Amino acid sequence: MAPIINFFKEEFLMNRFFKLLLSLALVMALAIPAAAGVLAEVQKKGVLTLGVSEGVAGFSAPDSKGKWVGFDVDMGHAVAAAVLKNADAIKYVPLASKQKIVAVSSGQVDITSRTTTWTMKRDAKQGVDFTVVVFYDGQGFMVKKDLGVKSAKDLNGASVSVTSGTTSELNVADFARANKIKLETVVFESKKEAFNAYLAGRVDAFTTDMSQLAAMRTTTPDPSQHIILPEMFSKEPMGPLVRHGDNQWKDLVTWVIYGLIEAEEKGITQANVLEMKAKSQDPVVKRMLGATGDIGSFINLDNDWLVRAIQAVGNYGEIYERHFGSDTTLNIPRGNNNLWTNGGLMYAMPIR
Ligand SMILES: N[C@@H](CCC(=O)N[C@@H](CS)C(=O)NCC(=O)O)C(=O)O
Repeated sequence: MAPIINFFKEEFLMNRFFKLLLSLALVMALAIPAAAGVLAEVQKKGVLTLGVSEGVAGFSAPDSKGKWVGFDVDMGHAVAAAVLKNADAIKYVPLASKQKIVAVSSGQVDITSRTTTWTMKRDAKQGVDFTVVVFYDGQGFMVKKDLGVKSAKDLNGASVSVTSGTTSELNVADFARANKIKLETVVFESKKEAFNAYLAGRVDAFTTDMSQLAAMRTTTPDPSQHIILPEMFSKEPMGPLVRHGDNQWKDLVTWVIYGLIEAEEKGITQANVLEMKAKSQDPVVKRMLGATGDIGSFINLDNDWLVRAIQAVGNYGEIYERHFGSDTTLNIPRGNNNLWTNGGLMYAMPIR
């Protein structure tokens, strides 16, 4: 019996040995793509591929010279400045609503920064990870002034246009059901078609995020003829998203944005960032700006990563003012997008 026992014992050990080898191979296979993740690709290409909208004023749209500008675009500049030392090293990929998730999950773009709401389904089921909420918004309705409607609850029996592939589609159905009103929702492939249908009077109302309603109203011949109804009926926390599973890249984008938010809280601006680095006695400021410590290495960058990002676009508040402030046609009050110290929701995690 002894040899048989030995045979089984040996086979048992061999099995374990092969299993161990197999697991090692698997771990290595998993480790290789992680090492050659998006950060390495971006550094190799020397350019950040940024998914933007097809044109939403204030967020991402080409200016009169064809240069992409906007709040969401500035998030890309900050990352490009931190990673590539060149805020303009960006290749823009305009994405329709339906493409904005799959473009990043498939690796077509390195980041989507385009009015995209963080939802459970997108996060858990669609191969993407959200980084930081950079704009808290909510959905609303726009109607023509001559419709004579003052509240969304008076829209019973109205027709509403909406863009396909957006959170707006489900929200508007939820709103009607919850308020026991009937809405005829007409879904269009693109925002342009949905909005044109409204402008042409084919539907009574148009629905999307409030900020976009404000932006789109400015593009009409006579904005005073359009009313944004007061009800905000959904939560739309929006922010840049990256591919699911590349934690190194997700961490980097996350902390660059937290850096911009913390910079506002600490009074670090585009104009004073170098002076703050040289003279500030605040230990948090010194650490953030690389005057002490080596936090840049935590995200695989040098210690001037945040100085470059702030030099490129300013702090969060400066970015907000540039694109939505009282000097802009959009003029969207900070509201929830204020710092937590001013009654808003902007709160950076500790940079240490
Ligand atoms: N926040 C919503 C919707 C935001 C959104 O992207 N809306 C569309 C329709 S208004 C849009 O802006 N499209 C711009 C475009 O087509 O370029 C979402 O994440 O689904």
